[in-house]
Amino acid sequence: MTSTSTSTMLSLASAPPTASLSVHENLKGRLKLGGGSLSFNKEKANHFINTKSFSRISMVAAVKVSRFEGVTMAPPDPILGVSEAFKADNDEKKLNLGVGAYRTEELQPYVLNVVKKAENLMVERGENKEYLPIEGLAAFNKVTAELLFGASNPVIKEQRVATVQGLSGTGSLRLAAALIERYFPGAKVLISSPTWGNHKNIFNDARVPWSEYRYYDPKTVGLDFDGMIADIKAAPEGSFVLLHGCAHNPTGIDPTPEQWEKIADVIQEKNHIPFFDVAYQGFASGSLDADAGSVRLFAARGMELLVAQSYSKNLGLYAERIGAINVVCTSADATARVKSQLKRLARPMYSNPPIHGAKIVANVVGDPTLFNEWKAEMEMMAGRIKNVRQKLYDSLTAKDKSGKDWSFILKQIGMFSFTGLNKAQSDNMTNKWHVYMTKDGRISLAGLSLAKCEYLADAIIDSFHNIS
Ligand code: PLA
Repeated sequence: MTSTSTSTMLSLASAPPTASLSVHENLKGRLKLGGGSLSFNKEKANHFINTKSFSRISMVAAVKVSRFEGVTMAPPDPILGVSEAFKADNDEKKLNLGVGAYRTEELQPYVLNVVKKAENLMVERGENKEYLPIEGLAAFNKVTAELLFGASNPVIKEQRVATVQGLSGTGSLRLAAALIERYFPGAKVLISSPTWGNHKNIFNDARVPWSEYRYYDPKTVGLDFDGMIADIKAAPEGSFVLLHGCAHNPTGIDPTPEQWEKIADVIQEKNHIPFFDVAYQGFASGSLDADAGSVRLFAARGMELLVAQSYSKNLGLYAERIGAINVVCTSADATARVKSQLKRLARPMYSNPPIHGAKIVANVVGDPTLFNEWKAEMEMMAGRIKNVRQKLYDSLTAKDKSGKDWSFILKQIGMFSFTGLNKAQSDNMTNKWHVYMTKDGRISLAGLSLAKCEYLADAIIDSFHNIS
């Protein structure tokens, strides 16, 4: 019926004005025969056809109006929209510190050598492009859970981890959100304030209610630990608590191991379920094991938990969309059932995941030689970020005569620095200095070179002191 009315509109719209009279008259006759379709068309037609009455006949003025007239323009994405604006800027001083994507000292994208080696292996072996099972590549799921928990972890030995390959970190979070929506209706997800902007979108789209817990204290430019604990305590029993496993985005501030223990205490006390987002394993400290410490600490307590993983950053596989969702349960039996439901949720969403990135990860993580080479390359990447962090701090301290303490930059870890610049100051960074960054004051140090640190320090000092 809808398609009939659409073609009706199109024929009216393309009819010459003189013809529209007879077309309309004819249609009226035909539409009467259509019964129910008449009232539908009349209602809808108001949006598409201007009708003027002249005595007994009505004249139709054809107007080409879209059926999508009610669709409003979406705002640009606060992170990925920054890259689009950067591309449109022709100034040669421009710097893209928006999205968290690793660049070389020459500010070029970097494909890891181990990735190239793994890809060569795949070509040599003449691997096919058949569909993967819904849960993804078995060899990938095995190594990814082992990388996260450690191969000898009891949760793996006892088959208590349901691992399903996802569309990178984002898709894995989305799948977990769908599981929460289906099996824990009404349960709330607590997210840190601030957090990665897309978390809110993910839970909104999955229709999972969320609220925020305090995390960042602008006064100390550090963790508001007491606020965090109080808010997790105050949440309804059985809530999900979203935690950044390491390298908190956007603040770069992580709890200490002692603080993680206290967070775990409160979560256990309140019967909450921890939900980790691990998008930067290996990027916070340069060590894969150290960066999985928070997740392993919770798992060692026998807690049930969820972990979304991403290989975008640590293996530089951004566009391959490779990651996983892991659900740790108390029994192997529950684990099998949870996995079956994750598959059931994935099938109508995207059917099954892409193979290329999964094979790369399986080849690199599953091969001792490539694995060691990967660790060295990751240390190199994490090391370069630490070097620019230090140089930026040195440049700010040398150039800024106001006595402001910039040492918070050195305390933050991971790809980002949360500068404390407000929206107006961030706008000045972009409009005057061609430094592209998110409006919350976050800069990606992975997109900065040693050579550009002084320029960036000038831009920050100007924006901080001259714009309120
Ligand atoms: N979780 C966190 C905390 C992230 O920062 C990101 C990526 C993801 C998940 C998802 O990454 P993935 O889907 O590629 O695996 N955050 C980036 C990119 C690096 C982005 O916004 O998509 C960022 O600039 O914040």
